Amino acid sequence: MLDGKKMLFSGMQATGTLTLGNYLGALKNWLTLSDEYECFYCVVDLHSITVRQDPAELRKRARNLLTLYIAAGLDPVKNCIYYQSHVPAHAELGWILNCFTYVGELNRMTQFKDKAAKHADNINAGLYTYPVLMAADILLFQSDVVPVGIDQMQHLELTRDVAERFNGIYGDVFTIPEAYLGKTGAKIMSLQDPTKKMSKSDENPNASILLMDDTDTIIRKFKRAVTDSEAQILYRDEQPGIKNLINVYSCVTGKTPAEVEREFDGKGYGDFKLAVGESVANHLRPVQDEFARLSKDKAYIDGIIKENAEKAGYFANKTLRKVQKKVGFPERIR
Ligand code: ATP
Ligand code: LTN
Repeated sequence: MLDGKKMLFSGMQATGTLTLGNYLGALKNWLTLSDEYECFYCVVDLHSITVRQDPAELRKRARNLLTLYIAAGLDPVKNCIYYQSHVPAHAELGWILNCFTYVGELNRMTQFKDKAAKHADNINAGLYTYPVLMAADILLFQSDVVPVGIDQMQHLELTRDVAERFNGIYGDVFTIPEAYLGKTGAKIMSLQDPTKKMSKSDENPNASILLMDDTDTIIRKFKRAVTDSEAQILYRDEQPGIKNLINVYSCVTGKTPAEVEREFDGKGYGDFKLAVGESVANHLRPVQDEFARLSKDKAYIDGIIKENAEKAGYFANKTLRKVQKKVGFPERIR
């Protein structure tokens, strides 16, 4: 709690260009929470190097991601927006929590299995202990809620288990966090294979809408979206492609799936896909314009980076010191 507000933490990796899935599943939900909670939104660059990165590219992407948080509407005065690598407490608590996490637990993590299969030439220890660092991120801020997409639920369960284990040994040190899942955007599927999630690392460029795609590209990608031959716009599991498009349209227009079904009753897939494409493009345009404007204002963004790293460091260190004391590290001599 801070000033009577509950704590919220979330983060994204700067591993690629954000997709509509990241935006609707995560970023857009963050906006609605920022009044109610004391929010920490992190660019998790320590997590990013669990797969090999080009250093210049990583630096650029991390800055773009931080700028995009603000461009999407997160006020950097109300929300603490910062780089994970600027707050060493993340790595320090990560180490301690490694010693409270079982190998058997990490072996069950499906994201590790997926990523290990994708990067068979670089299955490093960081990739394996990635969820422990994520637990440290969350627990450092005594977070009450963590808004994420459904794919991160397993990591959040692990975080809760580790926190409960630690509290069981040392007393009430960590707040036990809850996941916050958005209603419709929790899982946006690939436009080329609606049984797979839309992912920034998908090799097929038509599978994902990128946040920086221009209107023509967005409309073209939606036109090519894989659907079915049922010729009816219904929100049901038997039509995963159409269901996904209805979800997307619901998220950007605020209409319920039932309202969308009614709006397109008797219309063809062509008309529907065009409407989805146009509404997504219109929705993203202000974010894109604001991103372009902010990107030119180096001094402003630098100021936010500096101030927020200090603020995040202050909170994180409070928890870290407490943990260090609990586990038995010697007191500092000042
Ligand atoms: P990668 O494809 O490289 O694994 P990613 O696209 O899954 O990356 P992350 O940085 O791992 O992106 O995720 C950032 C946030 O976006 C997380 O909260 C995640 O749950 C959410 N998210 C990612 N993809 C989707 C999706 N298709 N639908 C809804 N939410 C998503
Ligand atoms: N693992 C998450 C990114 C992430 C995160 C976090 C999300 C790292 N630390 C803490 C919420 C809270 C991902 O891959 N999307």
